[in-house]
Amino acid sequence: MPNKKTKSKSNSNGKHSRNGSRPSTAHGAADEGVRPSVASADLRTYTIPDTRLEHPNYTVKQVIGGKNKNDKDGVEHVRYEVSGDLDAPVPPIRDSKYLSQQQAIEIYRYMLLNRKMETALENLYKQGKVVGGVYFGLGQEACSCASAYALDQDDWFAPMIRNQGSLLVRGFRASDTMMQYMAKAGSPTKGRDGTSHFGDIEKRNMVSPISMLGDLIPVMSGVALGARLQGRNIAVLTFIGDGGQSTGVTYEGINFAAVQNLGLVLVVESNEWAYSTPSEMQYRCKDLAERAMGYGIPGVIVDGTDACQVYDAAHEAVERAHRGEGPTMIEAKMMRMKGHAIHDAAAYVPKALFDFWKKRDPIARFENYLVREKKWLTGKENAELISEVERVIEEEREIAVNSPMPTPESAEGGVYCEEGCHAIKPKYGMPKVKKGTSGYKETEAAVHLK
Ligand SMILES: Cc1ncc(C[n+]2csc(CCOP(=O)(O)OP(=O)(O)O)c2C)c(N)n1
Ligand SMILES: [Mg+2]
Repeated sequence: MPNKKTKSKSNSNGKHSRNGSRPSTAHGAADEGVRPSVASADLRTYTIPDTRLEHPNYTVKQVIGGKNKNDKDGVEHVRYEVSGDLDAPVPPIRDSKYLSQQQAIEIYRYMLLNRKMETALENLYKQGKVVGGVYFGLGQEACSCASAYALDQDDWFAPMIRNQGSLLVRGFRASDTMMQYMAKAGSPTKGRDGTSHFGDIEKRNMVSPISMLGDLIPVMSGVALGARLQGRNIAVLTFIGDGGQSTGVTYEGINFAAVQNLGLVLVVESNEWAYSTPSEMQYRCKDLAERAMGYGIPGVIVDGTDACQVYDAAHEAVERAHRGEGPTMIEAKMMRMKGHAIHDAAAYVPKALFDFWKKRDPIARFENYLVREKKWLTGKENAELISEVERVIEEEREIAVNSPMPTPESAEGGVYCEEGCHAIKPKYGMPKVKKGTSGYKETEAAVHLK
C-alpha cells in the first residue's frame, strides 16, 4: 500500500468566493486551466496544462465503401482508417517531481502484477474456468496503478472495469479478482457476481464499480461530502472513459463536486475507443480535459502511458482535495490495446494504430527508464523482480483455481441485509451539521413534499 500521511482537517467547507481570490495552491499548473489568460472581461481564452512529451499527430476516420464495399448480404461495411505521423519517435518518460526511487519501483511492480494477472485471466478464460467474460486494461496499467498509488490510506476509490491494477495497489490480492471471475466461494462476492462488481467500504475504502457509466461520479462526490460532514477533506478517485464522459450523470456529478469543493479526482481514461466508436466520433472538443473549464475546475492532460506523469497529476489533485479546494479532472491519453472485452477481437481498430501504441507500452518504457536511464534497478534486480511477480501470480492462480465453488444452499444468503449484518458507521467522526437560525418543524417538510 502506498504512503501514509498525516490526517488532513477540513477548513470551513473549503469554499472560495466566486469573485474573490482563490485559495493559494501548489497546484499552479493545473489551476491555470481555469484562469483567463487574457485580462479582459469580454474575451476569455484558456489553456489546459499538458504534461505530455509527445502530441500524437494522427486522425482516425470512418470510411464506408472501398474495395470490399458490401458483405455477402449487400450490407455496406464500415471501417476505420488512420492517417498521420505514425512513425514518430517514442517519447521518454518524464521525471517525476515527487516519486522517490523506491516508490517508482513499487509502481512498476504493481504494473507488472496488473499485466501478468490479466494474462493469467486470459488463460483461465481459454481453459473454460471463467464464468462470463474478461475485461482488460492492457496498455493502461500506468494509469490504473500510478493514480491509485497517489491516494492516502484514508482516501477512497472506485475503479471501473479497466482498473484491476488499482485494486492491487489498494491491497486486494490477484486471487480476489481471479476468484471473482471464476465465481468462486472465496471471492469477494462469494460467487454472486462474475466480474468486477465488488467493493470494500470497511477496510479498503472502495466503492464497487457501477455499470451505468458515470454513476460513480456523484456517488464518490457523496462519499467526499460524507467525510466533510465528519470533519475531513478526503480525496475520492474514480475513472471514466472517453465514451462514458458524455453521459448526463457525469456532468451532474462533477458539477456537484465542483460547487461543493469536494475532493473528486476524476481520471478520464482517454483510450481512443468506446466499444467500436473512435474518439473522433465520440466528442467534438479537441481534448476531453477542456470540459473542466465548463465546470470551473482544473483540468490537466497527461500521457497515460507514463507512470510518472500520471502519478504527479494524481498526487497534485489529491493534495488539492485534502486542502478542500475541490475536484480535478485528469485526462490520461493512451490506447485500449485490446477489444472492449475478451469477446471482442477489435478488428475495427486499424492495425497501424495498435502498432503505434505498442511502441509506447507503459511497462516496457518504464522498465527502460528504471533500468537504463535512471539505473535505479540493475538488469539482475529487474529480472528478479519480474520472476518474483510471476511467482506471486502463479501462487494466486493456484489459490483461485483450487478454491471451491459456492454451495447451492448458500445462494439465498447474503442477498439482502440481515439485521446487523453490516452497520455503516461514520468513518472519521460524528457528523457535524450546522444548526439553522430558525426552528424546523417536521410537519413543514411533510407538507412541502406533498
Ligand atoms: C450509461 C451507459 N450507457 C451505455 C453503457 C454500455 N457500455 C458499457 S462500456 C461502454 C463503452 C465505454 O467506453 P469508454 O467510456 O470509452 O470506456 P472504455 O471501455 O474505453 O474503457 C458502453 C457503451 C453503459 N454501461 N452505461
Ligand atoms: Mg474509451
